Amino acid sequence: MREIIQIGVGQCGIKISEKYWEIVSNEVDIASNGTKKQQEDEQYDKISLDVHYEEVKEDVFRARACFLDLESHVIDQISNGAYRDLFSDSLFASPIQSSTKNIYAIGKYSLGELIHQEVTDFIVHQMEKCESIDSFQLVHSLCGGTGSGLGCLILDEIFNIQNGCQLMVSFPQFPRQDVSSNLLEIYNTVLSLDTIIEFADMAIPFDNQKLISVCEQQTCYIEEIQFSHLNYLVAHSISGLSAGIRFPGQLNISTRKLATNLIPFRRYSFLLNQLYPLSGKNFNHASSFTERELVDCFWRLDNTFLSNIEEQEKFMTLYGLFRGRNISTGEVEQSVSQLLMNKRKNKEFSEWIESSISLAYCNTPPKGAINSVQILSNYAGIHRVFTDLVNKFRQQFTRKSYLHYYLQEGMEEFQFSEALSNLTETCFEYNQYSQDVLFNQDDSSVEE
Ligand SMILES: Nc1nc2c(ncn2[C@@H]2O[C@H](COP(=O)(O)OP(=O)(O)OP(=O)(O)O)[C@@H](O)[C@H]2O)c(=O)[nH]1
Ligand SMILES: [Mg+2]
Repeated sequence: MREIIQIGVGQCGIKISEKYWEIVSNEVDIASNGTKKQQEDEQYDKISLDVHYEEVKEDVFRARACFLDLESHVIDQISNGAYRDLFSDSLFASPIQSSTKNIYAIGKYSLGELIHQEVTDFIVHQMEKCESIDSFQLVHSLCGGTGSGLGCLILDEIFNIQNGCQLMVSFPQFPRQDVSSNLLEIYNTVLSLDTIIEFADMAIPFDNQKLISVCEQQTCYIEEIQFSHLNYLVAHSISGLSAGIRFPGQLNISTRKLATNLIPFRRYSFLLNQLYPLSGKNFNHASSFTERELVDCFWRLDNTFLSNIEEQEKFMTLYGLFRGRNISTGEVEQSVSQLLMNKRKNKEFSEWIESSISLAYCNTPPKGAINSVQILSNYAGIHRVFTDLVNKFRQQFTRKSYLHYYLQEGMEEFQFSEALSNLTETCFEYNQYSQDVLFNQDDSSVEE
């Protein structure tokens, strides 16, 4: 058994997580009240339901989920919603109903302190009911005060209770490039990234601006794009990550193996996610792709969920999960090695990793698709996103604007300097490795 425990923090985190449970429950035919639907298909018996659910009595399941917020209205919506039985006991709202006023420090320290013990106890209890945990997933926005501050407090706690032995995957929402939702979002994001770099083994960021643009290009019949459409995209991708351990396939891969293959250096833990074709109610791509067409998607960056990612930078590592009943692994592997050869010639791939692409196959396609490929890549071009955050943070921090909101909650100025230097170091490393500087230096020292 390999279990995943998912934690949604703050409004954005909770809403995406809720959508996630709707998608995975639909995929494995668990009804909204947690009961198993009658299944004739013998393939169904091969699905590992325990990845996401605990069987509380015969054919009745509870999600391995946790939702927490400092305000109760989003939690109340879930506890009154269709999936309330699936999530019973997993909902936490602060005993004091107060806003974080978008301030990370309130989520992490003042108000977060009031709720974190209860949540930690719940998570420890969840862990005790698991046989062999695959990973923890944390879904949270870094822009407001709760997803960032409380999200990082929980990340820190989970790391400490299991001494960093379990895999922690963060799905953080980054600020938009075009408009700000609040003026503190850059501080909140950089302070959160300090914890994510330290304690998360893998992070797959997204931002609303890019999600909207993907929706505009890929959806049909949507009059007005809403959060629910964006949440579907993120939740759909998160669900793909666990397809390899939920459904039968020729080559299944755990999240731990995936992280080991994709992350060559500690700080290189930020991955881009792409999914082709996008399928589901609003996405009009139910046609089948050939193996070659699926492999060609490896180098497209149009469906990534993060803005400010430009082409022409180096790929470090890639992972492709192919989903569908009749995918020929031979054809996929031939196309991949051909393309890899060409890319190496053009120096679009890092030269110092010999075998930089890992592949996995799952027989069950996402609902509404005939086949699909989900790609995770460690792409050097992500340094632009971090450089932009560092520059914006510096502009505010040198003038010390808005700092008093954080200091009056007990934070100290050195925490800001440390967070800044941690992110600057990450930018530096991404730049350094992507240009193969280290490789060349080592090379020359050998020659000497
Ligand atoms: N994609 C998506 N973004 C959302 C959703 N709800 C809010 N956001 C965005 O997420 C960012 C942070 O907002 P919230 O999630 O409400 O913040 P929070 O984590 O609850 O923190 P507070 O400031 O304490 O409310 C803002 O930029 C919102 O625009 C959602 O359902 N989906
Ligand atoms: Mg909120």
